Amino acid sequence: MENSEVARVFYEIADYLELQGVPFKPKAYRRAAANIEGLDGSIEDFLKKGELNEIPGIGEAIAEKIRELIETGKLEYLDKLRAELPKGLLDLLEIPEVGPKTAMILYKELGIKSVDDLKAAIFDHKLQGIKGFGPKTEEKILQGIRIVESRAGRSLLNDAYQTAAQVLSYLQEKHPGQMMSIAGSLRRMKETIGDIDILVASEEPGKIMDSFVSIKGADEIIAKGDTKSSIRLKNGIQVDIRVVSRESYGAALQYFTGSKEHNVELRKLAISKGMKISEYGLFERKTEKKLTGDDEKEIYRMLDLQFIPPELREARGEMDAAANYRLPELVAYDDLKGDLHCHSEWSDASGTIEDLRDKAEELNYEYVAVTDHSQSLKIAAGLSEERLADQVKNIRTLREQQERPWVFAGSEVDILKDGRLDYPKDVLRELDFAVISVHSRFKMDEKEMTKRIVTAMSNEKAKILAHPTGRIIGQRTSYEFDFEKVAEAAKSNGIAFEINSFPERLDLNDINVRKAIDYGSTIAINSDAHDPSQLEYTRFGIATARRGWARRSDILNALPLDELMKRFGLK
Ligand code: DGT
Ligand code: CA
Ligand code: CA
Ligand code: ZN
Repeated sequence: MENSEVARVFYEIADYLELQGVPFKPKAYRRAAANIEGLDGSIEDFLKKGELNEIPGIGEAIAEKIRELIETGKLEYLDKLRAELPKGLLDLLEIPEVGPKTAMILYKELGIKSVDDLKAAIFDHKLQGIKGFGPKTEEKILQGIRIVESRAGRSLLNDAYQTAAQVLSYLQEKHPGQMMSIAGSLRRMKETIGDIDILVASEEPGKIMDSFVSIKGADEIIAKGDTKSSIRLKNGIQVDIRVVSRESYGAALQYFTGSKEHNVELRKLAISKGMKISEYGLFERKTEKKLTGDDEKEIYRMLDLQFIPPELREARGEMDAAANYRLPELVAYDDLKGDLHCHSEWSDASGTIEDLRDKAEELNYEYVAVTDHSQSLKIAAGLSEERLADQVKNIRTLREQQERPWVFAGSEVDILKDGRLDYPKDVLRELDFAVISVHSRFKMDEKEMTKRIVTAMSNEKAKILAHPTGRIIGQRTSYEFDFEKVAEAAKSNGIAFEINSFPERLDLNDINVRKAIDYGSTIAINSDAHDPSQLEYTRFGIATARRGWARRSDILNALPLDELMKRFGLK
């Protein structure tokens, strides 16, 4: 048995003992484990020679366990500990902000047995029900989970985007005037990002590399080369950088933006035209003459293609469309005229209605809708009928003081299990419109769920179906329903499908957006902000719309205010 295997067993014992609140012992086991790891020579030899007790930190009891482990391949003591507590609890200890005490509270109070359980509980705000836990605790733990996940796998688009923006601005400040860009899946705005790719054009790559690896927030230098380096940041996200010459910057940007599948198709097309493409440029095959390389747009042009925006480069038919000059003119990042799903401190969010309006003004919006939660969503402080009436009155007064941005008095109304809405008709009538959503009983069968949603859509105040599939990235898959039937009902009732821009939702996703548009549906791109600053999340919703081939005319809230009013029957 390897030293490291033996050490791992003692680390595990230490974790379990810590969970159980046993004092001192965990520290002793960890010290023993560390000394075994650092041992000069094999632990088995020490055992054979009877020299275990010469290893610092190893007394009679631990020596006996080492013997049992090496001789039998297992340890009864550990098996016993494992039987007492779920193994997933140990994973919780990996999360910064979660110590053994917190882990045990989560386990005892909410039955949380794994990181996935914990994420689900945070998402449903269940931690706030525990004494001494508040919204801040939830936020902190969630951030900790993100770090662990980024280290192990993929990050949410939003996190990668913010991180990349910081890295880029650092590099731009250090090397002003150099061309640089995000490439890879982040430039394509995919919903999750494996690593961030950055491309720089420079004749002095060494200097760029030196700056790059010494960025504040670097945790680990994975590789440092002449033109290529990789680091891992403290937030767990990996960043790759490549430096190329100015003449091949366009070709490199094209190549490293991907996707791999898109590049395969592009390479085939180049070959069929007697050309050859690489990260260095586009070449004539026979003569090896370089046709272009410095400008990405030129590459597409010389292949007789319409320019393909990065968001479409997924080998989903974009090559054919571009060859026929039939790519849709995608909705642009500044096309939104307002936001139709936002929360305020009246329910579970921070910020007043005025704060929302001010933020909307800052974004040059013509309108913003306040859509707090409805009464049965107790966990999110849903508004009682009286409070809702009060809120509506408040909004009307506000509009008298300041007309623009226009504040819609809306509500995010729960779709109850039988398809009824969570407020009676006479209450709904007072609203400008309702966003309707499923927040409970996700496990219904497809037929029942379809009926539930379709029934809810027949309400005349319902204008938007929020986060239509209910999926949470990396946590919860979509509930089951018949997309076609719901799309039909949406169309006939004049209801838009939402792209909920919240980082872990992005629901509808790109594929479903495209499907919805093919059915002739309208799309609303909303932030679902729970803080005024989060109105900016719509950037990721717009990205998702673009990845779903949406045009401006497909987007409900790209309409100016007076047209939207007419659409809502308010004018
Ligand atoms: P990610 O990081 O998993 O979210 O996805 P990407 O697309 O950013 O993939 P990454 O970081 O491995 O590589 C960045 C781009 O470089 C990728 O989109 C296309 C290009 N690339 C990398 N390896 C290959 C390859 O073997 N063949 C081709 N054609 N392109 C590649
Ligand atoms: Ca990448
Ligand atoms: Ca990469
Ligand atoms: Zn909401």
